[in-house]
Amino acid sequence: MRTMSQLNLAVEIGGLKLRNPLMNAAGILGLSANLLKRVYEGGAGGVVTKSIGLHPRRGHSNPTLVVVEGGVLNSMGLPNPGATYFANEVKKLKGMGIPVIASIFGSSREEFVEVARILAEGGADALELNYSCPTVGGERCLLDADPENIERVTSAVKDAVDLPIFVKLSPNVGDILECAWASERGGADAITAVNTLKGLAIDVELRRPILSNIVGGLSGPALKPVALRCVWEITEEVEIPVIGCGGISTWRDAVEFLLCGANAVQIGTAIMYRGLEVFGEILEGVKGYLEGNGFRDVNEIVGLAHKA
Ligand code: RRO
Repeated sequence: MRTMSQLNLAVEIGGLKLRNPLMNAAGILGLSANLLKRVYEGGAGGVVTKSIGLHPRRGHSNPTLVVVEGGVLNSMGLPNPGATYFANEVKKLKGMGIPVIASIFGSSREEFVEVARILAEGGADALELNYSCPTVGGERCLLDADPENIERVTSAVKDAVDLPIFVKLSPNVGDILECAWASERGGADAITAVNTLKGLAIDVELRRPILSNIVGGLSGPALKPVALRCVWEITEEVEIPVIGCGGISTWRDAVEFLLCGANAVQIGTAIMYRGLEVFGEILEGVKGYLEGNGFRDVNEIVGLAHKA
């Protein structure tokens, strides 16, 4: 009988080595080294920070979160302490030997590059470029869903820092493949698919939208089929690795994403419902699935659904 120790769970995503394919999704517990340390101790292979910009930003006023059927709508509005402050949090995590993926955003190509440089100097192991925040428009997140910008900025960041670059894409587009190809042309090392889906909730007593920002991003189980479809479309056509994200709360969900073509997965909203134990539970479940089906390596199941 095969023992656990013969099972390989380690993955390599665009040059970044992780002890297993689980990460937290950007924005969940990602604002302090101490919380991200707990994510790693909970069993994640690497940790992803909240999206960090050049300057500190308060985000939208409350309410910024509402539970809806099948998930959660958020309109946090990119709250973050700014790159210089956050570089210190990254340093702390590096001091603990934890692989850190810094999620970053910028209001221009130059700003993206500057934030990338600051967090690279702080010791980030990889950068995830957030072009896809659904809750802030215009000047702060100008690159939302525009393939030309995605290519231009990805290539500028890639030239500026010597780190694996992941591009996080939005499902709020007509053709996500155009954005995936643009990421690849820009030199991205991996794609994270997907960010949240634009949604809205109404308060019938107050007769107005619940979120102060009116529109929010939907995450949680309701997002999963959309995210799986995006991962499928991308992995049919694009060569670089894909990190699946959207509605993963059980080991079965994680395995679905791996079979669909994702090389790793990010877990977000499920942490809110199930706590940090969710990483250990999902990892045990994935191990059980691999062993029960005669696989020796988690990488063996990536994309199997395309070949069926
Ligand atoms: O901060 C947010 O409102 C936010 C971001 Br940056 C994002 O990428 N996705 C999201 O659902 N919310």
